[in-house]
Amino acid sequence: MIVSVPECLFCGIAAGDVPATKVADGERIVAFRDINPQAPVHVLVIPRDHYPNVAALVAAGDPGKGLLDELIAAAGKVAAAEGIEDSGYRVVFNTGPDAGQSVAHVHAHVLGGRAMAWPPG
Ligand code: DGP
Repeated sequence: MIVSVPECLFCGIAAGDVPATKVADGERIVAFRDINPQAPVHVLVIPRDHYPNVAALVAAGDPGKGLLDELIAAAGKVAAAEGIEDSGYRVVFNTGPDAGQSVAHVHAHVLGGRAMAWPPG
């Protein structure tokens, strides 16, 4: 685990050096609105600590595992706060090139507020 990577965009957002519309700002977790929303609710939930993707977070063992639990719990809290808990939502970890991961700092997309298709594009 690397606490912060200077050139990482999401490390910059977590540190407050890069502006973002934050909806949660916790000790280990930060959540903010996606700059290019794909649904009426589109929030990114990240740990402050830098891991390139969710697989790296899991591979780190503890404290990674505890952090993953916190990420998922935070995603649920975001959904509740955004009023999409009952209508439903997706929590997505894009991981690697085929999934379209474009920022190499683990992030959970929380998407909701409209009906979504399956399979994803
Ligand atoms: P992914 O493609 O899964 O790596 O998702 C990265 C997301 O990050 C993408 O949906 C757009 C979002 N994003 C990229 N740059 C910024 C930024 O500067 N601010 C915010 N709020 N979101 C960003």
